[in-house]
Amino acid sequence: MAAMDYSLTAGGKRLRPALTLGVSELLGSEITPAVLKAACAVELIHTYSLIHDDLPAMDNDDLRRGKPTNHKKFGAGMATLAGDGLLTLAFSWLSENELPELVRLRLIQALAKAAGPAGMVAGQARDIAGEGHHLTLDQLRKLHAEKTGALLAYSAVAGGIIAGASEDIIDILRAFGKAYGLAFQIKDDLLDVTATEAQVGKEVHRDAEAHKNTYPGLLGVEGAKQALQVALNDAKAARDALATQLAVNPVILDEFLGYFED
Ligand code: GRG
Repeated sequence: MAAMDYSLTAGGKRLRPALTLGVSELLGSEITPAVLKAACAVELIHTYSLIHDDLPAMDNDDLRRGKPTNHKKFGAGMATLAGDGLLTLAFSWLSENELPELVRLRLIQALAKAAGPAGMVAGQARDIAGEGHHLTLDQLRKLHAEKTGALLAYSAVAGGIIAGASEDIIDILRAFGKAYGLAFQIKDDLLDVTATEAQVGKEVHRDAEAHKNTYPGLLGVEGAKQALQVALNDAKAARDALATQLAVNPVILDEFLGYFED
């Protein structure tokens, strides 16, 4: 379906599947075609979430990944279907591959939990319900953990599941992904205030216009930068715990943390 291809190939960073692949390789897994297919399922979910988030009924954005949003190009009906198609296709990719059955089942369960009403969908619902209302920092942290953190935590955990890692390692990966996800969302909030449209490939200053709850809105730009550092320190602590447990330097996690260097 052209509308699905359009957004998938529009030039996203592919951060989430890259995290899954990086972690699984770090833990000794070979990148086979089956691993690649399973790892890329999360990008389908992420792309669906952006298409739906941009719809007139949600954020009503015109620009995404430097191009007209899906509904601007194909209309709201087709964009809704493109999102629906990507969401369901993700679970086909997770279930139809050559990985062991138990690995596939665990990935399906973990992604359904992260993307659904206990994760990303809940965060988006809180975001919409909170528009124009003042959320506390705790409420905002929870919203961000669900909306953005859950999918990034899944991406790290999925690498562990694919590699057959112990529960201890998977717990550390989850902690890394959660902290990384919070840092990622705080940075996104900051970019909406400080960056230009050309830098981020989407319209800026949209959060304030929509009376959204954001870190800079609640804490100011400097306060948000400090909160970003706290989240990054948590991610680094998880990275260090992984280094100790595995007795290797998890360079790949450092590369992901490099995203936050200016
Ligand atoms: C519609 C159920 C539903 C959920 C939407 C993810 C989301 C929930 C909304 C997107 C709002 C947003 C811009 C959040 C900021 C963090 C974020 C997910 C940024 C975009 O991710 P990147 O930077 O994007 O990885 P690319 O384009 O590189 O893939």
